[in-house]
Amino acid sequence: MQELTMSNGPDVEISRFLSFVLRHKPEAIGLQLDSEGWADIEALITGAARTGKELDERAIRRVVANNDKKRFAISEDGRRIRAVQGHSTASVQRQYDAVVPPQRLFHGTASRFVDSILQKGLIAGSRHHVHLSEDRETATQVGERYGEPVILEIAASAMHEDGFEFHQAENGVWLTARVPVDYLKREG
Ligand code: HQG
Repeated sequence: MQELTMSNGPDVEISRFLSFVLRHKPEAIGLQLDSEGWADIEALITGAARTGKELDERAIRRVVANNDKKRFAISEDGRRIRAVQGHSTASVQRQYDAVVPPQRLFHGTASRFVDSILQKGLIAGSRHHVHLSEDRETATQVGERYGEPVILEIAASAMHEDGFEFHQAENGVWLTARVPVDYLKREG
């Protein structure tokens, strides 16, 4: 029997399911997100049940509260839920405030993407933003998801001075539309 760990427990499965429907494919369970990403919790539970996924409000609240990356938030009135970043669905267009970034930010990627990135810059791909972190550790973990990790350093202050906008999601993830090659440096 497989050992139950932090990375395969039932709450991780719920977190993955929430990421899937709240970031990428709400239509898979007939769920509507507003442009800020909010979904009605009741509708989420009903939609999930329709596709055979049992979810209840307690489990949802537990996952939101304990989530390792604080990926989700519940509205002040307690009735809605959203993913705070990472969206690819066209139904969401979150209006994040523009904020001044720290001097340097980091992006973790896999070694096989580096040549392309150093030619084209960092592009958002299917998501709405390029995702950046303040620390190398997070960047390494992000890069490891796709292969041998490589850390890229982004001259965020210089980008900001040149007119590029930065945003920070509620869970600390930094977001920007793209990073041109001139502001990128491979570490190591
Ligand atoms: C790469 C996770 C070739 C980019 C993480 C990345 C993050 C290029 C991949 C969040 C490229 C996109 C996002 C170019 C970028 N040529 N490859 N020009 N520009 N790429 O998953 O940043 O756990 O959409 O380096 O922690 O890896 O889901 O983005 O490897 O915060 O909450 O294209 O997802 O958070 O992959 O990850 P992704 P990401 P969660």
